[in-house]
Amino acid sequence: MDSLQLTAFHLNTTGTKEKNMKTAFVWHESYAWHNTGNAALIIPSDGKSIQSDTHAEDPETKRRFRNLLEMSGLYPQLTHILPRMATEADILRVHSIEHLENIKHLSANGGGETGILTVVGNGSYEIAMLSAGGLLAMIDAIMADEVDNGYALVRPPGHHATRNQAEGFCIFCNSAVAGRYLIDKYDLNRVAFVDWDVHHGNGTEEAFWDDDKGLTISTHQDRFYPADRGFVEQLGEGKGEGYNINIPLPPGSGVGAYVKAFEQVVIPALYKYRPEFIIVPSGFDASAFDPLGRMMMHTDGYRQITKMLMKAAEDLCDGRIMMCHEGGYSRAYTPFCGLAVVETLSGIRTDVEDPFLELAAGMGGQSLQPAQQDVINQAEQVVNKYLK
Ligand code: 9RB
Ligand code: ZN
Repeated sequence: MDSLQLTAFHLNTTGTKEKNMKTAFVWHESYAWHNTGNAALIIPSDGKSIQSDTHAEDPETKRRFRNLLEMSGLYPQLTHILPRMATEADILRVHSIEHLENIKHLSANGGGETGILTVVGNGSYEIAMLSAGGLLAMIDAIMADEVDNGYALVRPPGHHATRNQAEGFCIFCNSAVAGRYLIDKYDLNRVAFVDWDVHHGNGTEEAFWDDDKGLTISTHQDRFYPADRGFVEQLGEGKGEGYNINIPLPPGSGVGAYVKAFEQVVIPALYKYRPEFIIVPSGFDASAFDPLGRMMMHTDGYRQITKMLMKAAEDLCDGRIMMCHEGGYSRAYTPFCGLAVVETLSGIRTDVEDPFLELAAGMGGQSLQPAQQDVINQAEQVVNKYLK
């Protein structure tokens, strides 16, 4: 390849560096080998009633995200961290031994469906341990000040998995395992979770339900998945009362609603809580092009909310913020959302433009609507009442 072609493929770009951030990235090809089998989007194929296709939670969206980072020229400017497998003790801080043994057994014996709507393939136990462990490896690098922040592009996802079972494509709750690791290994007392996936982060919520050492915040599409969870009134209990903040936005919410929810609820909650570390379960299924979600986020929206979180992290915890990948099912768009977030984290703007941005930004309803403001106001009241 001559240099002309290299330039065409962005490989020579150093980008525009806005800040001198050292950003870590975790990815391993093993993550793509977790086999969710065939389905039609989310409907399992039975060979009779629906044509088989790839399962929505297949490797392609993630591989394409990684590939776009490479094509943009950003990839070599990140600090690549080799994931390690989480230990059983790491997983058992969040999950029951029965759940762990069940996954281990299924994975070693041909796999199958388990828990709620989750497929375990051959070897998925080890891959799920590497997924959770990817976050732990990144935490070690951030806590050792080797890097400032990072994005862990892990799979299988985690935020729906509960203590006793796999759920919603998630085997172990990666974010909660990471939070418990920070609390146990690094003696932290306040870890904040800001879950912007379009689905409710019920697994992370459950893991810190009665514990104020985790502030769990989730923005999600109202009554989507799980349909019976994620209400504003679900506050946590005991010591955890008021330390769970749900912002169930109406379907159709766009950048105006997300930015307002962050300005009015998420960011003030963080300043009150003063976390020592921020973990972001990051799905891009709230994007305008997602086949499952019915929200309208776009890359510029993700840049804005990432910047807001980074500023809070800067002010509150020495910039320590880590994203861990969850959902996002548009093969074409997920990579651009991911690139936008990693560019923002690193302060490097490559010359790749989001070819969908004009289309998404021009859709009706991107501005804040009254019904969205109502939900945001309700969530704000939780922050004002419980967080001092
Ligand atoms: C239900 C079904 C789903 C659908 C989507 C997800 C996405 C998870 C994600 C999980 C489960 C089927 C409710 C099939 O991206 N999380 O971040 N379940 N769908 N049948 N039924 C009754
Ligand atoms: Zn999701």
